[in-house]
Amino acid sequence: MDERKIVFSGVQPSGALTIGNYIGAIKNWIDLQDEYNCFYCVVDLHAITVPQEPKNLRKNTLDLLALYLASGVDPEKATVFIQSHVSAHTELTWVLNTISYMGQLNRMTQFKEKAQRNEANLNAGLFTYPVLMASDILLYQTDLVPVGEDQKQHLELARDLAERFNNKYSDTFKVPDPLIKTVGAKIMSLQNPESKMSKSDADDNGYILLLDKPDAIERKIKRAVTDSIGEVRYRDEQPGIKNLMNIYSIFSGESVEHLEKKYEGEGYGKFKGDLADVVVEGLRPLQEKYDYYMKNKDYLETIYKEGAENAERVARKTLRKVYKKVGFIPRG
Ligand code: ATP
Ligand code: LTN
Repeated sequence: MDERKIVFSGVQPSGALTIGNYIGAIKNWIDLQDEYNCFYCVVDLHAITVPQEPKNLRKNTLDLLALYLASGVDPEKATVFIQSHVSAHTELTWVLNTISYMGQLNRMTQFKEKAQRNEANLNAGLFTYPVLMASDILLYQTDLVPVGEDQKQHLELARDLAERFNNKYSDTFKVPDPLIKTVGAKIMSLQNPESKMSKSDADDNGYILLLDKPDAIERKIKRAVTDSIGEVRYRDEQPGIKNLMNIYSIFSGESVEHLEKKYEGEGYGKFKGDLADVVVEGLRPLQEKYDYYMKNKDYLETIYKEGAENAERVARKTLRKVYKKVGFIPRG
């Protein structure tokens, strides 16, 4: 019997990943693999809640899988799989939909934001998106969910649904806890440090992609919005510099206090130049590994097949319990 606690997380294959996705989510997954039983999923069902070109979705899905591995997710230790390969996710979503309150779903910040951006295509999937996410998590009897700050509200909903179901029927789901790092939980846009760095930002100077070339990284960091104070200090009055210091600290392992000392009396030019080097060097091994995996598609296929088999076994067990409790007759 595997006694380890369970971790579940996922990212949508909805486009190239930013360093925000990496720092806020994937990077934290790596440390958990040794101690926990981890499930890392490419959530393609979530991605179609906004329009996707089928060709791109296929490419982005494999890309993301390769990026998981390139970031250090180890398929020997963690279960890596594609959400649509395990049909229990959609099946549980249906059941949980029937105990989800419209009012609560209507209050989800991500829904409100995305509804505004996709007014012409306001589909029901966007509305029940968090219920699918709850199903992802609850199917695996998850203890911990490592995500960025923006997912906290969705996690709250997953907890509510687990408790509601458990109270209505009987104890069935583990109630999961979010795992949100204090530093780097929210990397901000380089062009607007008041808003989250997002891969769907119309201005590509706002984000750094994991696969950006060194010259693009240098250019984007040089253009990053700062302030007229001219001191490298970690404080709220300097949101641009604070964000850059967070990025620097995470990639270099140096504390922000140390960075303040290191750049005392220096202008932003030197700081930004060094930061660009740190990010370029930090991403280099990841980019090399990514190239390697993309040249070995057969290997990727083996990984996601084995992953789905393992995930399916665990997920089915929970779904069987749920179906029984709600009163569905087992097929036998
Ligand atoms: P979009 O910007 O297109 O809405 P996204 O960049 O938020 O999407 P997701 O796939 O929704 O990407 O998020 C994947 C993971 O990355 C989540 O755990 C999320 O919390 C985290 N994340 C996304 N952006 C950031 C950020 N700027 N800082 C820290 N974590 C982030
Ligand atoms: N909604 C999440 C992605 C996601 C997820 C999950 C994260 C889907 N299912 C389960 C953790 C656990 C997002 O990051 N936008």
